[in-house]
Amino acid sequence: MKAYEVNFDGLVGPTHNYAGLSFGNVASLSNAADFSNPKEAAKQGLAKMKALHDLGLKQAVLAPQERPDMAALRHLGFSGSDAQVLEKAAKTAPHILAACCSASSMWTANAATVSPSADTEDGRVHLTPANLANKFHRSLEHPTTERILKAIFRDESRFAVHSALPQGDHFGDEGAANHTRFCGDYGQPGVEFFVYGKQAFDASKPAPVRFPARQTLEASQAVARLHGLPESRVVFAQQNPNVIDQGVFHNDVIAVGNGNVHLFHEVAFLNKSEVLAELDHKFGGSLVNVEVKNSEVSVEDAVKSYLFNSQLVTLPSGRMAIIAPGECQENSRVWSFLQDLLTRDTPVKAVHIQDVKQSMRNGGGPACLRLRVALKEAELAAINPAVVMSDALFATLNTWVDKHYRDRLSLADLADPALLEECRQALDELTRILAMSSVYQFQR
Ligand code: SUG
Repeated sequence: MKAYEVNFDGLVGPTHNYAGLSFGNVASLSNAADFSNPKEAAKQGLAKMKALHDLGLKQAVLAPQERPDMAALRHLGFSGSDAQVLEKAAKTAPHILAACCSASSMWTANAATVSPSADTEDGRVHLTPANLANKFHRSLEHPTTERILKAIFRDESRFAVHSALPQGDHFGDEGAANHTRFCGDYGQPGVEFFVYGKQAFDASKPAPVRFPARQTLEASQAVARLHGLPESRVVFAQQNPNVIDQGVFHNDVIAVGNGNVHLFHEVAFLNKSEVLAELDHKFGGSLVNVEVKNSEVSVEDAVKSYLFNSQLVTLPSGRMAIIAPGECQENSRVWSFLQDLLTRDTPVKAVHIQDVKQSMRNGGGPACLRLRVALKEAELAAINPAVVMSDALFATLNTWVDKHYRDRLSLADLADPALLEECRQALDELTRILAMSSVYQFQR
């Protein structure tokens, strides 16, 4: 049976802003408090989805979350009418208000970890929402993520949507940003590669010292257990703690894989040769490794340009293309690396540039904005069809963005009760467009 990789991109929410919430993420900190443009951000995201759809790939959309998160603000003791809650939070704890307004669910590479049915014991597609425990603003996402995934992957005989792992540092889980699947055809069993930042239960093991390790080995192991993955097709590897300390807060900022191709920086992993040998052995010896040397692209250039946060996709022709952010073209070393890569003997034969600057300024490139779900034809037919990208849905969502989104937002605007109302109206209409009922608190 035919199988596809479906990219589920996060639709950027109407509160997209720059609040400097992610310690360890260089772009988030350096653009803190700048004005954002939610309308442009959402349109850049939609344009990327449309570009992939036009390349003949399967593309779908994940709804944004409800922000401001009024339930979280109330849980933290802000009381009164909605307007009073916003006003009190803005006055006494603006950083908490900003966290409760983040549109961070757009980075759906962090929404969940996904194991296709060919890999799992029970033959179902397994999805575990990430608890995103390391960052308060992101830890708010998983309950709604679970509801949104359940509104799409409804058929329990084909799909298992788990709850997120327990909160807390020990099981910090950042989802697919630290998970790569290598395979032949998407419907064939693959090798699942989990990359973690530290071992939580053993403090004597190597760990970063400057910035946090957001993913633990224990979390990755728990996800592999939940999904019923056989040991013979799973590899756990530790990210090099030094690169985390240089701003590589997820593995997808320093490595990307698709099919039989693994593109990674030479200093991405601790114990590199063992990791590569295990991957190659479990994959059956035919992995195409493209190891990028520091002399070609430094870690600093990788973090600035987000070269590795490109999407590596298989086109209908069977060749692969890299969907890179505009910043890669602006960096001469990265651009010459990409040009050179196209001449090498690998399946990668094209580079497409996609402008996602609004997201990039918060540390989210093309790959952060998508969750990959490999689906067999019958599984694809079983998902909620209203979320699958088409020319018509693209037009509808652009009109929806034009109608509801602002083109300029400051941190001060987050306390505006009119913004809350605009967001609720927008999301209420979106649930009808995407045929999802009552996934948001305000609809319950
Ligand atoms: O979790 N930035 C996100 C970026 C996530 C990128 N995802 C992947 N690499 N897969 C994060 O750090 C910044 C929000 C702010 O500062 O306003 C933020 O959450």
